[in-house]
This record gives sequence, structure tokens and C-alpha cells, in this order.
Amino acid sequence: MAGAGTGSAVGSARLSDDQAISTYRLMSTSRELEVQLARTYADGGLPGWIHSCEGHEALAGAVALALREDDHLVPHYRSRPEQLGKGMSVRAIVAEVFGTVDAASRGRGGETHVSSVAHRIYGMTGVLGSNIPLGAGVAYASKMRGVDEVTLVSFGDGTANRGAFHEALNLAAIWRLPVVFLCDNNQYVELSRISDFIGVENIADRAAGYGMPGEVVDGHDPEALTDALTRAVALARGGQPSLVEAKMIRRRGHWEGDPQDYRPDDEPALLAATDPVPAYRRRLSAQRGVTDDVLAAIDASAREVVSDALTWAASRPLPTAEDVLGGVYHEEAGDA
Ligand SMILES: Cc1ncc(C[n+]2csc(CCOP(=O)(O)OP(=O)(O)O)c2C)c(N)n1
Repeated sequence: MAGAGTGSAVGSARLSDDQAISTYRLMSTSRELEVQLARTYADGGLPGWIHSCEGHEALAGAVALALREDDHLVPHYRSRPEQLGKGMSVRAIVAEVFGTVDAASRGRGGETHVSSVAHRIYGMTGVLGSNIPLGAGVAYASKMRGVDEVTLVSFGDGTANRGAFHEALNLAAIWRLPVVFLCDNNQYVELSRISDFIGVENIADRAAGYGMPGEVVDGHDPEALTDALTRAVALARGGQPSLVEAKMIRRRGHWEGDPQDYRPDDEPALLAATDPVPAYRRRLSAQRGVTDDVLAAIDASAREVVSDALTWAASRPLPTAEDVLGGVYHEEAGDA
């Protein structure tokens, strides 16, 4: 499953029917990936952790349409939809989650450190927010090289309280870096509500303090999100960084197995009303006349692509202890 990677959405113009269908395909694949990863993890078939991205799926379609193939993505640890949108295959993502030798990190990364240099996706470190100045650095490199590539750097709402966020936005503004800062605001910081930890209503309001535009967008709506990201990418290509805040709701626990006893009692109703994948499915049939057969075929193919990738990854070898120690020290030619 490849993202479009064309940078072909046009300002506030409506998506074409083809673009809308490819957006739904990415969203359906993204949801299926989360559902099957959670199930496999619950059955003991996966090492490490799963931090579900359910609720973030609209990002997959928007990233695919807003970014070009030669643009860069510096994701965070809950970014599988963005990685799919940037063109990574389900197999490549799943190889990293399972830690197999096929992964870009050759099994050293795990679920939270997905990267693919071929797709210009540079993975996350364990320190929240450390990717934000790295994203500004990638944008600085593009500027120094005189190329018109844009960097999209994403992070969670809680992470927007880290010092690195503020330092990177300030530098990007004064150096006019070709970067878009994307806050995936899913309302939760581990086991707490973000509203208990910020003194402004919107994280995007902070952009004004650095002299850059800030925009809040409905992160459940892939068309609004495509529109906002396309505009932000166009600004960045002209040397104007900005901050986009995509508001959504994390639909599962911080990690799979989190008892979630901190959720308000009325949240299940809100989650049912705001699920972005069925909402976009309904919209395609109501507004564009896409038939149920077409939508059902997309869902069936998403299920198949994901289950094929999981079966494949489960059969692939893990690195040996010797393999994972490789690359720690520089080896001179001729070293044993
Ligand atoms: C500097 C640092 N502090 C704390 C942690 C532990 N930690 C991992 S994820 C997380 C919550 C992050 O919340 P948010 O930025 O809102 O992202 P989300 O989980 O909602 O995607 C925390 C506190 C960490 N990895 N790094």
C-alpha cells in the first residue's frame, strides 16, 4: 500500500473522487493495521508494546496528498498513519514492529522507532520531543542545499510542553525553515487529559508567540486535514514555517492493556460519534455516490494486506545478539 506522495491536493479545492477513494483506502488500511496489531499483541504474538493509533487514521490520507515523494517526515512514536501516507508498505512497518531482520533498523528499532530512509522517514528516539529539533535540522539542510523540499515533523499534545518544541519553533521562525510542525492532539498524555497541562485552549495558539501561523483543524476529517496540511506545506516551500494542530481523540489506551479508568463516563458515546473511518465511509457514499460494493472491496483488501503482512513478519527471523551489536562502533576496513 503506497501513499500517493504527489503533493497533489490543491489548496482548498475539493478532492477528486480518485483522491477521496485513495484516502479512504489508506484510512481503512491504517485502521485494519491497528485492529490486527492489537489482536496479535493480546494473543501474545508480538514482543514489546503496541501504542494504538486508532483515531489518527485521517492523517494517512492527508499526508499522502499534501507531501511530495522528495519531502521528509520526522514522525513520533504514534505515527503509523503518517508513515503509511508517506508511502511505507504495511510489511515494512510490521517488520519494524516485530523486530525482524527485514526492518530498516534490522530489528533494533521496534514499534516506536519506525524509519525508512528510502521514504525520507527518520525515526523517533525514546526522548519525547527530541524529534522536533531534528525535523528543523532536516529542513535547515534542505535550505542549505537550495532544494525546495519540505519537512513535516509530528508530535503529540503532551510533547508540545517540552522545551525542545519551543526551541525548534523559535529557530524555524527566525531562520525561515521549510518545515511544518504537526501536533497530533489526541487529548491524552499517557494517563492524563492534556487540558490539565496547558494554559491555552489550543496548542496552535502558541505559534503566534514565535511569529508563525498556527491553525487548528479537525483531525478526524481527512479532507479538512488535507486542506490544512497542503496550505502549510505550500507556505513552508516558500520559507514560512507554521504549526498545525489536528484535534482528535485517542480511541484506545495509551498502550494496549491500559485499563483506561481515567476516561470520563460519557466518553464511549463521544467515541462512537466521532470514529473517523466509518464517518468518511458514510460521507463517500452520501456525497460522492461510492457504492457499498466498492467500499466493502477496499475494506476486504485492507484486511488481506494487513493479515498477509502479519503472517509474513511472524515467520521472519529475529536478529542474533551479534547482529544487534553491529553498528555500535565504527569498523575500519580490515577489522576482524
Ligand atoms: C522526555 C520524556 N518524558 C516522558 C516519556 C514517557 N512517555 C512516553 S509516551 C508519553 C505520553 C506522550 O503524550 P503525547 O505527547 O500527548 O503523545 P500521545 O501519547 O498522545 O501520542 C510519555 C509521558 C518519554 N518517553 N520521554
